[in-house]
Amino acid sequence: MKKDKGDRKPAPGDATPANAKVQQLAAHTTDGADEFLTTNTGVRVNDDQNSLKAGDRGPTLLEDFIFREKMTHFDHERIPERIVHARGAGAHGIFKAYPNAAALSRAAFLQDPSAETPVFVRFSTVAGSRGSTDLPRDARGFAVKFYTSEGTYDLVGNNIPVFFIQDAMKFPDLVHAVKPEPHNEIPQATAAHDTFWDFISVMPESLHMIMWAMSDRAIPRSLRMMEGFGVHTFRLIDAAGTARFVKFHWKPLLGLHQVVWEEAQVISGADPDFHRRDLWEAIEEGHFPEWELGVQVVEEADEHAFDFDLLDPTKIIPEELVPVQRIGKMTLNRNPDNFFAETEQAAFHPGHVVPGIDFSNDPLLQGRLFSYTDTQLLRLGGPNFQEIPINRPVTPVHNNQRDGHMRQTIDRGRTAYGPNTLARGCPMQARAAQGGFVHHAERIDAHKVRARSPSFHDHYSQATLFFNSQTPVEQQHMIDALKFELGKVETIAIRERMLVHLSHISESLAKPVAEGLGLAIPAKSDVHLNMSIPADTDPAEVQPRAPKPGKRSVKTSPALSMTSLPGSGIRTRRVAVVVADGTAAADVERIVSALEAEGAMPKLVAPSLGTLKLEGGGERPIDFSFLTTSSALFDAVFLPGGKRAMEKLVTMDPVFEFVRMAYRHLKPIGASGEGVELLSAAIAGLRPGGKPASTGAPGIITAGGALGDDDMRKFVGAIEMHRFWDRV
Ligand code: HDE
Repeated sequence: MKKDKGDRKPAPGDATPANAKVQQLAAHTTDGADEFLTTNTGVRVNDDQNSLKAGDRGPTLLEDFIFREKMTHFDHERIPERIVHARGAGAHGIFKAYPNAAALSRAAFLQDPSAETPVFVRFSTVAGSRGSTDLPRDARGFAVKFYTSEGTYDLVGNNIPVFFIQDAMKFPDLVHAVKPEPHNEIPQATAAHDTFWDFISVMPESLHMIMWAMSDRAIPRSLRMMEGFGVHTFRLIDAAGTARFVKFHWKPLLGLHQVVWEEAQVISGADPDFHRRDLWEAIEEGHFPEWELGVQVVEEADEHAFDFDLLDPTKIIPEELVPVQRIGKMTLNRNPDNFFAETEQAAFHPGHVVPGIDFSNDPLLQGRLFSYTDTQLLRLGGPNFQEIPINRPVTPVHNNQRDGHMRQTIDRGRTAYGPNTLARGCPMQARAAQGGFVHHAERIDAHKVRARSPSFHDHYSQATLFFNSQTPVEQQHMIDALKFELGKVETIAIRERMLVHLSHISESLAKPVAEGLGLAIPAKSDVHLNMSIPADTDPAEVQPRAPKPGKRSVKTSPALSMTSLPGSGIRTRRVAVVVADGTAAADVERIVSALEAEGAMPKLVAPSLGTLKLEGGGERPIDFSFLTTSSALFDAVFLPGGKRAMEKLVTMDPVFEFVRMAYRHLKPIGASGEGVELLSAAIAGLRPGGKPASTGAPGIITAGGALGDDDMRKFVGAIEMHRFWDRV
């Protein structure tokens, strides 16, 4: 009889041939420590490849506690994804205050400019599921957890400074409208469908945010190249106890950059992890992204000085009225070790504040203060989610809360109540002077009502302000975005209602969108425009009001254009160098070394992977083939010289498409020697925006012969410009 395999196993953890081989391979591919595999009870596992069977062809035995433990854990590996902001990417870093911060708030982490406060940041899209693409048209979450010496402070913001709704009561409706439609779970990660625009078309308070969402802010080039905003008005409390209203901003030091819409769509196929990968790679390569924390400060006495209500989250304070003071800098310098343990389990909450930071009565913020704990109870499985390492404060935690699912802390002693004498009164309340949190003592004298302040009724002025403050190119992108989004809406009445709203914002916005939709703009009176009113309210009472005279306002705000924050230099920009065997060694050396010296990331793209043999000697590893990448994944393209290479590349369709796409996406393109011929051949016949393509177009840098220093400087300058909007 054949001997049962169970009888012939080596001793647990022995340096068996199988173990030795795996360790040898792993040495090249992982950084796993040399540790034995164990069960969760710490028992070393001898065979992780086979379940326990009655004979090697027999049934599996229930006795196999190793298999059962492994499979049970696996079966429970998924937790509910976030209802919104499900797709995210995180990073660790530090925050350092500037000297001017201390005067504004007594928060400990804002006092000492030499102190480093650890932070964890999670960026996210809003509507899509966890596995959706990084580049839908959407707002981006920008949530920062500061692990301060006085407890955890979370600034849970977005990359858009206003929100769709004014009252938290409407949030479930908004989210139900934007998420995939419930009968068929279509479409994923996009607002371009009937239920979303149906809701928006009768909720004019959303229109200002719609303007931002239709702008290029909603298709960022990188998470590292977008602004962040706290959205609501908060309060800062200084050492003397004086409260001031404040709006928070994050200003990216790499500048503000976007992709173009076609590119966003290509990227979603070519690399749906584009933003996540970009953040990860930048940090791995030591290009640490940085943002300055900015604040707009308004004295309480000026609460009513503006032509909008500071408590209305659908309004910005134009930077021209209240400049942004920069009070600190955040640097993201470490990738998470484990996505699930850190990024997925991170639990942010706008109610996590520390002494020196307080709330305003913004009704959206007030509602958020309830929702975020509630959501973690379900998502993270119970009330002890603050004990998960990523959520744990760096300060000690002492209180009388006990037990619950997954309790980690082993509380000692008899007392779990206060006041007590048996534990000498511990844990004790802290006086304000000892760091105890004291709420800002705002005077409230009011009727208990379900109502919205009339000061929240103007839904159009700031939508108009936003549109009017964009450059013509940015306005055109908004028009195109609306044509696309509303073009996906099937119900004509919804499109028509939106056209009426757009005509309230600006005729120069509404007209081209109407043309694109093949519709006339209906007469304003024909359309029911605002259904977001209580049952007993007369619609006349909630008509948009004209801004009040004598209040502070602006007609345009240049700070709203993305061009207001270009950043400088070309650090971390990805440049595709198109090569084949026979590409000129001198050109490649020059382009790669010049770009690397500027902190950019040149990558060689060739017909196939492997090693590139250069004309003039030398070899280089190839980074991508035309099959494994796309020019949509790069910021610029360079075509070096080399006769033999050109003869091959000029016969290849994927090469042409690579170059043509970069041209259409208005990217800098450089070419030298025979590369110029390849460029001419590739772009021949293109007419983006009706203009025939040419090697003399803006952002195209060519050098007839070998590449000189001057050519390189021009190419670097072009990459710094990022896009050449005047090419079309
Ligand atoms: Fe959120 N939001 N939100 N939100 N939000 C969540 O909390 C909610 C709002 C924002 O990376 C949820 O842990 C309500 C504004 C970010 O983990 C949930 C309202 C802003 C993130 C929730 C708002 C945000 C969330 C889902 C209206 C910008 C991701 C999972 C009253 C200032 C944080 C979770 C992360 C996540 C509720 C409106 C930003 C359900 C009820 C306005 C960046 O609790």
